[in-house]
Amino acid sequence: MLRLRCIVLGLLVGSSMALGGCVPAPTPLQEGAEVAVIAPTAQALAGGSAGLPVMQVHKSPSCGCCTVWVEHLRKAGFAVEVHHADNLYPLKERLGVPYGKGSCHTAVVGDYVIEGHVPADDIKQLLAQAPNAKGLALPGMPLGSPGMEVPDGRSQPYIVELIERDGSTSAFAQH
Ligand SMILES: [Cu+2]
Repeated sequence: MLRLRCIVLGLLVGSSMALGGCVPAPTPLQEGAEVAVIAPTAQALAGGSAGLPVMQVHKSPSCGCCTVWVEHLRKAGFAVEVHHADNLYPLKERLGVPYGKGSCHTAVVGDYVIEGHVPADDIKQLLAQAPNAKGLALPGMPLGSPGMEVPDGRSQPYIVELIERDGSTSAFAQH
């Protein structure tokens, strides 16, 4: 049900500037109100991904596609802490997510912000390269990106963007 709602919203917003995400809500930020620590799977650890910094994921409690993205991170070996808040706008602003580059969830890993359904491999590449930048953003919710898969396998091409220190963006990875 929630997942379907996310998919429908994803279709509506496409790759445009959807800051609202799955379930936009106007209530104030309650950062860390609910925290669930999810350890990486044993299989992922065996795969050699141990030692990655913990991901702090901020999402609304009802966002289903965000939860699927968290599962994608876990499978890739990340330990994930989930923080629930209904309004992520203040957080996005504080972390420097540029206007028009928003999505349904916002994560922090190391010194970087990760906005939206960014593939785990891109995050690992960012951490390995350690550029002097704010982080990565995948605006909107492109179909077929991690957490936005649909049963018939449809996908749309998308570009993960590097957020520079000055707030400008450039292409980081093409999918
Ligand atoms: Cu989403």
